[in-house]
This record gives sequence, C-alpha cells and structure tokens, in this order.
Amino acid sequence: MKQFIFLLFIFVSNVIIHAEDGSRLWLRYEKNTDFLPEIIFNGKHTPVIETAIDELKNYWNGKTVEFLIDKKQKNWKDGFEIIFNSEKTKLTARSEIGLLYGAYELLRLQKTGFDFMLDDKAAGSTIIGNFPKCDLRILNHWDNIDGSVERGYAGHSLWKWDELPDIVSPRYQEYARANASIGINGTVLNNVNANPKFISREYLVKIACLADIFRPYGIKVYLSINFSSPKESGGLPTSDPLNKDVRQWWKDKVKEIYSLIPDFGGFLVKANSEGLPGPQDFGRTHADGANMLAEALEPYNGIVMWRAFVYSPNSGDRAKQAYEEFMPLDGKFNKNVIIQVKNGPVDFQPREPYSPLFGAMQKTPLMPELQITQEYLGASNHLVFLASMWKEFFDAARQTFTAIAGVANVGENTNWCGHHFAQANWYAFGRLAWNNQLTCNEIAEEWLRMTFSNDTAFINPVKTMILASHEATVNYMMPLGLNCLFAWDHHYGPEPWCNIPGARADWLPGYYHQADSVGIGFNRTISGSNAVSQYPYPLNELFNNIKTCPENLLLWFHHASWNHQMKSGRILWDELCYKYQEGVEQVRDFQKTLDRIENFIDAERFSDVQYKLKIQTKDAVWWRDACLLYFQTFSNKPIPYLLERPVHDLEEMKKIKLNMKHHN
Ligand code: GCV
Repeated sequence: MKQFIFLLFIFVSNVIIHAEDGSRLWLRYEKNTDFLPEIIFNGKHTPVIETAIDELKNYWNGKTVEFLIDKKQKNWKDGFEIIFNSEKTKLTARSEIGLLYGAYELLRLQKTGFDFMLDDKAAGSTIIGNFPKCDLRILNHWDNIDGSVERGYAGHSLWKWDELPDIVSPRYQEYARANASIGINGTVLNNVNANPKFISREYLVKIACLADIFRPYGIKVYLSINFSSPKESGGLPTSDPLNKDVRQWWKDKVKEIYSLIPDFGGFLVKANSEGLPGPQDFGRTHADGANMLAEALEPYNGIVMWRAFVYSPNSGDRAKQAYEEFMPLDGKFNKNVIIQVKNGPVDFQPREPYSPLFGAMQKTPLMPELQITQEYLGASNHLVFLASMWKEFFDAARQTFTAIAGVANVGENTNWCGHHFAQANWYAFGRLAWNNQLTCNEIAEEWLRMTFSNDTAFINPVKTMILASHEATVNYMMPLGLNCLFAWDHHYGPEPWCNIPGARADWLPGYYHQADSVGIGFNRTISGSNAVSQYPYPLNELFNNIKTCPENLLLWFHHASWNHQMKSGRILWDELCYKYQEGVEQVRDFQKTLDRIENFIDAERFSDVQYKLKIQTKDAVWWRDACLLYFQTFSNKPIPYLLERPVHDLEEMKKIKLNMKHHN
C-alpha cells in the first residue's frame, strides 16, 4: 500500500504533486531538461563558482545570468546584488561565495513565485540586494564517535566514521548544499562533550575528506575539542594551559590539522561544565584556557568558540552563574576568541528571558547558541516553529553579532530531521543567522512555498498554524515562565514531581518551580536570588516588580501566590489552568488545519505529519494533566469548572517511564 501511495500521482488544482519522503528538503527544484540557461563568468572558475554555475544551469528557468565580482564592495560581505531585466540577469558579489548565495536566491525567488518583471515594466529593471548581518553562521553537531547523537531525534549521525574516507555517502554533499542554500558557512562536526580521539590523525583524515566535500559549498569545518587532550591522547602528564609543553602540544596539533585542512575554522570548547575538564582543574581561568588555544590557531586565522554554559550545584541560582563567571573576564580574551552563550541563562527551555551576558560583555565578542534540535520541545514528535522563539531572543538581546551557532537537528533519517516540519527550523536558523531582521512570517511563508506549495489556500492556514506553534507548546508544557519540569532521564515528558535521592538539586524540577502551599515560581527579585540585577535598567526594575514583570516570564522571576491577580482578571492558579488548556486546544486545532489542507500536499508527508500531530495532542493532554494535578496538590484549588477535566490520574502518570527510543 505504501509503495502504491509512493508511486501515485495526484492531480490537484492543475498541479501535479508526486508523493515524496521529505528527503529533498526545501530544494524541490525541477531540473531543466530541454534548455540550459547561459551562465557567463569571465573570472577564475573555482569550485565554488562551479557549484553556482551548475545550480543555475540545472534549475534556473530564466534567460542568461552574468556573474560579476566587485571586490570594492567591502560591506557587502558574503552578500550580492541582482539586477534583473528582460534581457539578462546580472549577479554581482564581492566574492565567489556571494555568487553562490546569489544563485540560491535566484532559485528561491523563482520557486516562491516572485514576479521578476514587477519593477521591470516601470523602471527597466528589478534590483535586489541581500547582505548578511552576521559573518559566521555555524551548525553545531552533538554527534558522537559511536554514531549516536546527543539530543538527536532524527536517527544516527550523518557522519559514518567507520566508512570514511573510503566510502563517501552522497548525503554529505546534499547536506552541504542544503546549508549553503540558506547561508550557513560553518559546521562543528562533533559533540561539545568531545572525545579526544576526534583530533587524532586517524580521524583528521576522515574529517579532511568531509571538508573537501563541503568546500565547494563555502562551508568550513570546525571541531569540538576535549580540554584534557594533551594528557588523554598526547601522553603529557598534565593539560594545564600555562604549561609550556601543553602549549606546544596544541601548537603542533593545530599545525597538523591545517596541513590536512588548510581552511579549518577552529575549535569549539565546553570546559569546566557538567563534569568536563577545563582550565579551572589547574587553578586557571576560562581566559587562560581559551587564550592558549587561540594562540595556537591565530597564525592560521582560526578561532576559538568558548562556551559560557557553566554552572555548579554550590554556587547559588543557576541562572546567575554564567554571568558571574564570565563578566570578570571581559576584555581578557585574545581577539580570535568568541564566547558562545546559550540564548537563555539556564538551558534552552521552551521560554527563557535572554541571557544577561548579552549586552553586558562589552569588550569580548559573544555569539548566541540556539538549539535547533528540540531537546526540550517535544523532540521530533512535536510541530514547533522555533523562529518565533529565536526572534524573541534577537529582539530582546538587541545586539549585533558577528557569529551565531545552532545545535543541529539533522540525522540519517530520510527526511533529515525526524519531522517534516522540523526542517523549517533548520531553514529558519540559516535565514535568521544571515539576517535576524527577517520576520517569522517571511521565513515561514518562504519555507512553505519552497517545501510544499505556492497556493495561498494552503499557505495561509498552515502559516497561521506554524506561527502559533511555539506559543502553543509553551502553553501546554510550561506557561507563565515555568521551566525545567522535565523527566530526569529524558527531556521529553513531564515530571514536575521528580525527586531522585542524592541527585544534584539544580537537576531537579523542584529547584525551578518551587511550588508550595503559598504559590509557585523562583524568586529572582532583589528579595530573592537577585538575578534581576544582572539585567540593565530599566529591564531590571521591570522584571523585579511583580506588577510590571511580563506575565510570560512571571514565574521565572517571582514566587507568586496562587491568588495573585493576573491581567485577565483571574487568579494565578486559574490562569495556569487556562493556559494549559489553551495549549491543548491549539494543538487540536492544528490537527483540524492539517486535515483541511490534505489535498494540497502529497499523501506521504501528509500522513506522516498527521500521525505526529496525534502524538503531540496526546502529549499535550499528558503535560496538562501531569502539571495541573501535581501543582494542585500545593494550590488545593479546583480546576476551573468551565475547563475540561483531567483524563489521567496523577499516581498513574508518576509511574510512566519512557523509553526515549520510541520517541525518535
Ligand atoms: C551537550 C544540556 C543538555 C546536554 C548538553 C548540554 C550542553 O545539559 O541536556 O545534553 O550536552 O546542555 O549544552 O553542553
């Protein structure tokens, strides 16, 4: 039956739609057969230029395209300008990679139904300029040497270490192409919880092979390193960053890497975090550690991305710790060090305020780390469009960035991301890394047009659905600023009651929700942990005052009474109940939306998404019942009588032990 559906051609609105598995991502161009457009370029034909020419020859339906390089346009960076008229299209960039990005822009415009002749009639030509806001747009893979992916929900790693360099999967090139098409220009291949083996000669040869495949797409390779590599694999007695032999070891290692990968990008480092080694093991600072590596990389223009994700169980409010640790080091890092900071102060929760390090570290470049893989947002089962969450961050942090990282959500699944709509998050990450001024609406529409259909009867309802999806998920998981209510051994389902004897307090939900008979939420005001003071004026005051604190962050900053009066006129307890219920209803509406557009998309992707939405709806009810029934044991108040009753029993839910394998 499945095969039959796969081969079936469905005719809808005069458009032929053939069934498919999602492997083509947003790159669903039809190949030119009868005619190949002329692509003129008088400069040197490098591999990147060849890629750009091939893409247009294969897929551009228009007339001649002329490539030009204008090195004088310094502030164009990797951007380009397109001048389109009825005779020919001129694509000008400052560098070869700009031409490749311009080629993908032409294909995107063509695929999304852009009317190139719109201005042409009036002014003789249409001019489009598109310039990135940020230089380094990097994916971080949390891929392990054994092929597993930490927090990966799309199957095993794409990288087949046992096969490389002899066997080269075609997916490596497809991966590079997909990234280049959305402006991503770097990839960290391995997990930040790094195995020292990755920088052994044996693995560097494999990595060099991937770098060769990615190069024609303008993608540089970076690696996560383990700070104690000199000791672990170099045979030295120490990894102390101030030790002369250790410093020399890193210099030699870097030299070896560049001899194999001349355009290697640099290192990503998780140090003194969650049990990993780091400079503090030797009484040194993060700056000492980062600068040692920076010194080794500098002659080759390599960089160090040093993560600020640090916290310990005995240092007070976890949300304050990265700031406390890194602020005193501001200005102490070498110039090729960038501090990589998660968007929020804790850990990729469904909603967090922005990390107060942004804007505060004035003398050190910072790069945000966003999480594309849905560790805390329903893995690859829930439809959640993350651009909405990231835009919240960009709007709040109000900083210009030279680099940005996203923790990848791709794996070896045929559809790359485990959920067809999770592809939208990979896409959105690339587009926002290029230009975070783009709106969610623009990105969603673009992606839907590229991936499914240009028919507005399809686009409008589906766009409305995906734009609402992040808020819906926050509603049924952790509304009003709640966070970290996840189960201990996976971050998928709810376990607000989780209490493992002897476990670190800051790894248990109770640390975050602080529910008691008076109320719920973490007091981070000046009468509590005073995390509010890490924010600049007037935000600090706004957050500190329960009357002005945005309600969507209320329980992040305040321990509010169950009877606290909300703007809706309800008391906090009732509002919480309404929010959870709203989330459930939103997801049920998503199911209806999807069913209504069934005829606009192929049967295979439709039924996959329909199936996932069923899981999401069941999970939303599970989240609602688990959280409300548990918090009700503190509030001692009824669930408002107008609302649906729970369908689960608290004691039964406490027994659920998920095997995450079933949720991949
Ligand atoms: C890669 C969280 C995740 C870990 C992750 C860590 C990090 O704690 O649960 O899987 O480790 O963040 O970002 O380093």
